[in-house]
Amino acid sequence: MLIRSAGLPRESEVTDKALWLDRRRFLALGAAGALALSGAGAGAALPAVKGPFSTDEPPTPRKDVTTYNNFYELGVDKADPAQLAPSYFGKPKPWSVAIEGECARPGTLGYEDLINPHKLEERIYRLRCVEAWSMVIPWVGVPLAEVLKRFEPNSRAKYVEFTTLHDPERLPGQRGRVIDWPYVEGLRMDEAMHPLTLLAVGLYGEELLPQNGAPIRLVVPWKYGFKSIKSIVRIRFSETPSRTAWMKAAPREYGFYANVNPAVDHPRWSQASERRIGEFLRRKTQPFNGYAEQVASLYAGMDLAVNY
Ligand SMILES: Nc1nc2c(c(=O)[nH]1)N[C@H]1C(S)=C(S)[C@@H](COP(=O)(O)O)O[C@H]1N2
Ligand SMILES: [Mo]
Repeated sequence: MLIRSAGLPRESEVTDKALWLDRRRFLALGAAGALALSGAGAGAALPAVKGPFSTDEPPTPRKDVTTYNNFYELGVDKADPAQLAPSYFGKPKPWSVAIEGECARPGTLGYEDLINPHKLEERIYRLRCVEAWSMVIPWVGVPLAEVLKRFEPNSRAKYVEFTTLHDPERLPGQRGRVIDWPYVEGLRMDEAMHPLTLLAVGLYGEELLPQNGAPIRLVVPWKYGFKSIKSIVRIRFSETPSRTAWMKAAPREYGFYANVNPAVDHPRWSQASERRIGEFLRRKTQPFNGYAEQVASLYAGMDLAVNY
């Protein structure tokens, strides 16, 4: 209603991107504008400042980002998560994340703690799935490093493990056994602390929808999409790397690092190119998904064909 009276076209009359640009303009007007627009999409608006490292490639339409998903807890087809989420996942909040393991101040990270003292940033990152499709997504989040530092990881904290909610009532895919639930992912400490690594709470200026990993998910843009674990309930500092969900499911196909690497094929298909969702021609996949300048030094001296 407010959108119409404000003289903006209805959502159905414009492309997602145009509407999003209007939203951004309105967000710039401050809280009142943000409030007026919160009814326009599915989630509440999240005002964010522009963060570093954004690509200037055009974002994938919001419709694709929110309806073409991998979230096996909500089905294995790309359309399943958006379709099943409303009847199963329920309200993403309240939500909290347990922070455990090798740190001086283990504790709880509430959703509100996460967005409160921090300025939320918008970062437009490429996401590249191991299945050789890709998207460009305007995330809203906070650098993971800023969050982790609050819990004071100690000198034994060499790795960080992340775990998704385990609740077969809300995540009916967990009644099946495609994966040894709950979904677990891991990063080396320097990867977790890297300024590109984002703890995301929103996209396209709004709170995350369940299909995208509401209310808190990881975004590691130089790695294959499966490292960007959704709906996180636990973060644990550890001395050793975790066996991740995909390493357990298919050890020959998925390793711990999973850096985007056009030179190392998946055993069953090439990783040399990718299909950007919404585009017709394939494009060449870039080393580290185009973030080599920022992250290649983390792997100096490592053979990435062995450490895939
Ligand atoms: N818990 C959980 N996290 C997950 C997945 C999943 O099945 N379960 N799929 C991963 C894969 S394979 C990809 S490509 C990305 C997709 O994120 P998107 O649907 O928000 O684009 O989420 C990742 N995070
Ligand atoms: Mo993926």
